[in-house]
Amino acid sequence: MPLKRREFLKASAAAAAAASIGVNLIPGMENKLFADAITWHKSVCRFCGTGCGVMIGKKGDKVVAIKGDLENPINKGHICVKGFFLHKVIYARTRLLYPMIRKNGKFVRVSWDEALDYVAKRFNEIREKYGPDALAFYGSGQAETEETYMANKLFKGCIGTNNMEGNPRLCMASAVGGYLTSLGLDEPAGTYQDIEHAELFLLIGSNTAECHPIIFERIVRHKTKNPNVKIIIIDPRKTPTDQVADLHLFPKPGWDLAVLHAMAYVIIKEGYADLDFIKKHVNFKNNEGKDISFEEFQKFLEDYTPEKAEKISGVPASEIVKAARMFGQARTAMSMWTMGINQRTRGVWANNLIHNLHLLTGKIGVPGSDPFSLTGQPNACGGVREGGGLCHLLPGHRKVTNAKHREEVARVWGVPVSNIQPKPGKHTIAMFEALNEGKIKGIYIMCTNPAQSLPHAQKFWKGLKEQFVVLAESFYPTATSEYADVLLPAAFWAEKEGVYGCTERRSQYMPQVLQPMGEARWDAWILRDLAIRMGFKKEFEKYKTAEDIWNEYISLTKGRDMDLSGATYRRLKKVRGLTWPVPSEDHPGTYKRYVKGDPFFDKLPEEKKKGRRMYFYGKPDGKAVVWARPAKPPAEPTDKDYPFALTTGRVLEHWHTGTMTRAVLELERAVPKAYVEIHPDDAKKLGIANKDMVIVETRRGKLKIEARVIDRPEPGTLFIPWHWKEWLANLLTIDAFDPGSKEPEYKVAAARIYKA
Ligand SMILES: Nc1nc2c(c(=O)[nH]1)N[C@H]1C(S)=C(S)[C@@H](COP(=O)(O)OP(=O)(O)OC[C@H]3O[C@@H](n4cnc5c(=O)[nH]c(N)nc54)[C@H](O)[C@@H]3O)O[C@H]1N2
Ligand SMILES: Nc1nc2c(c(=O)[nH]1)N[C@H]1C(S)=C(S)[C@@H](COP(=O)(O)OP(=O)(O)OC[C@H]3O[C@@H](n4cnc5c(=O)[nH]c(N)nc54)[C@H](O)[C@@H]3O)O[C@H]1N2
Ligand code: SF4
Ligand SMILES: [Mo]
Repeated sequence: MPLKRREFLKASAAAAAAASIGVNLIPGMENKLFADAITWHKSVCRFCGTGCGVMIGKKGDKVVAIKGDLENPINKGHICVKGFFLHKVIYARTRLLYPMIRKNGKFVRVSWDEALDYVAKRFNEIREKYGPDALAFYGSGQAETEETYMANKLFKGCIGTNNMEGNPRLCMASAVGGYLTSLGLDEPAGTYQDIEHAELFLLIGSNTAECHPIIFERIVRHKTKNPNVKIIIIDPRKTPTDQVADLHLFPKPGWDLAVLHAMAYVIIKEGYADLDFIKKHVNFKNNEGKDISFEEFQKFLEDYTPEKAEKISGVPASEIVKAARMFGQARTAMSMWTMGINQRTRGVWANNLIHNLHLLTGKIGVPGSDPFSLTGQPNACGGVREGGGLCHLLPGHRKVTNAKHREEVARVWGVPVSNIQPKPGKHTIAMFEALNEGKIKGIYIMCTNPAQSLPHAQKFWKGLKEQFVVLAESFYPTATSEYADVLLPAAFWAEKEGVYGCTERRSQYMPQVLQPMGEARWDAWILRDLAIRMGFKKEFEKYKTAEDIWNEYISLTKGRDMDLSGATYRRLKKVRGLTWPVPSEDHPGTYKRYVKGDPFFDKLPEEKKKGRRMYFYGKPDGKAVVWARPAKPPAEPTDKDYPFALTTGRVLEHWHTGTMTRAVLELERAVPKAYVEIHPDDAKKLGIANKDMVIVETRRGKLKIEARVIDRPEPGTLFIPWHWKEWLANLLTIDAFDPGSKEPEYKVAAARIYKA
């Protein structure tokens, strides 16, 4: 009864979000729960960027139960279905248990010594023959901070290449670009505490109910208690998030920049702008970065009156006006957005325009008001954005292009500063293109599954097939293992300790409660051993514990905007995480940045802060920027041959490429296969009935898939969830990317659909 279960989950908005407070036991354990001692261990869910606290129930040498952590301030005991089944993922039959090397086309089990010696030898040969830039690392926002730190040191500091990337490029890069250009520094100013103070929520390009269920649940609970709280959604599709919406605007995929401009136009025209805040805290800039006046900005917005925006986006002008008034009139407002905004060729600009609304109305820096980007993965913020796991970054929000930053990092790493190259390496798409071209000849892939998750995936299989691919994975087989030359079994969640940093700047500690399955080993130790075998003994031998790595990392954050130097393991083991900046061991962590109470604001000289309630200290004059960005369309607009806009995304029960959630029977049964959502009007025109097999085709590929005729996407829009390698949505997506953030446009491709 697969669908029944899903219907049950969807029965109410809150139930769709939370599997409720309860304990999930391995079947057969129910009656034994209280009879025999179960020990409970405080940890963090390994799935989404919400960062829920979980309690791991252990009996003997097995994890037998999971429950939400009642004391965790994020989720107060609630967890969603994915968290609820985490312990079952550990025991999946598909765990990768031994190192394997491909010999004559077949994987053969080998010892760790043989596997690592082989990788070290091949990597060194490539490095000697073709130089360090013929090697690359591709990591993950699901890796722990300690793991990414080790990879960063090995690749950027020792091998000497900045070809080090991770899947947050596919996910958060546009949000980073937005924060940097609008507010001056990466990551949100506010925290989840703002939710309970907000009067209005603007959820744009975010299916919060399915993708950040516990954040959604907090919003729903707050709205239920306070009926004056309003929710606006901007999304080309109805989703379970809609169940609590007061207003839903449906732009055509890729065309919503005009809607945001039109909202700004109405906000200013109708007097909702906070002129005093603007005067003290805001600069206006045109698209080239030149200063313009407020009047010139208003002039720019004349091109985006609600009527003009209606023509561009398809959203009725009257609804844009309504949304703008709701935003303007609310005392406080929080915007939340995810991939509907970031995964766009104008993702950074779309981010800027959301920040614009908050800066124009002064709805920032007070409880309940914040432009608050939702992070996808559990440690994209912690390990990759803060830890510097991309090709232009170094740990502690540092940049490879900055000589002082290189020196600071090289000193702590104990490597010559000349090892760290001053130029950014190849961003993700360029990296996989370089594999195709044979310019990169060896790659180490950790905790990610690019053969399935890259846009226009089939284009990149060539390079994966031809070059030397080392894959550190916890499961087998995966789409990427088909192309790997060496498989290294990685210890999974609960089999290793480490830190995750979630959406709200909160770093949380996870303990090791289990011995790894089979011969699996911690990713950080695999990297350490590989480094030593490659000849970097002096640099890596010194790390004896996870805490050694963490301590070195937080020493590098001292004095940086994301100061974590006070977040020692000793402290993190006791508390439910700390929100940075946390500059000393007695500092409680920071609720809001750029305002009183933020240690960096507090220590600014008085004359700088005079008459101001915020100081954006990442900008030279402490002022944030309202950007006049043109409302450019997507890379591949629809046309007569490909009349549909195809968008891809997620469902509640599954995680990305499905390697974990599809291994849990309950989750797999709930949504057992992919489908394409099509509006009933479109289906009727094309003679497509519910459950018919159809072909969805773009300029890059074709996919045979079941139709789901449903009033969810607007007419003209199609939606495919991308969790299944058997129905690979990424055969269809486009690898065009944002020129600023280099994040691909997964959310819009021109498509046609017909009966199979
Ligand atoms: N259940 C579940 N939860 C997850 C994940 C998961 O795999 N499964 N993954 C996590 C990760 S890494 C991420 S990044 C997040 C993603 O979280 P979300 O971004 O919320 O999820 P998506 O389904 O990718 O896309 C969200 C919405 O963007 C809309 N959209 C498409 N095009 C446009 C557009 O042009 N404009 C606007 N305004 N909206 C548009 C889609 O209709 C869709 O409803 O979820 C995290 N949480
Ligand atoms: N069409 C389409 N494609 C998309 C997106 C979309 O919206 N539409 N979204 C993009 C986004 S936002 C993201 S974040 C990416 C995600 O894309 P991926 O990162 O490729 O997807 P995951 O399935 O999360 O891959 C994580 C892998 O790590 C393995 N793993 C789990 N735990 C461990 C561990 O402890 N150690 C190691 N070494 N391995 C482990 C898992 O088995 C899995 O194979 O996909 C992108 N691709
Ligand atoms: S909301 Fe996210 S972090 Fe919380 S239990 Fe669900 S998947 Fe885990
Ligand atoms: Mo993501």
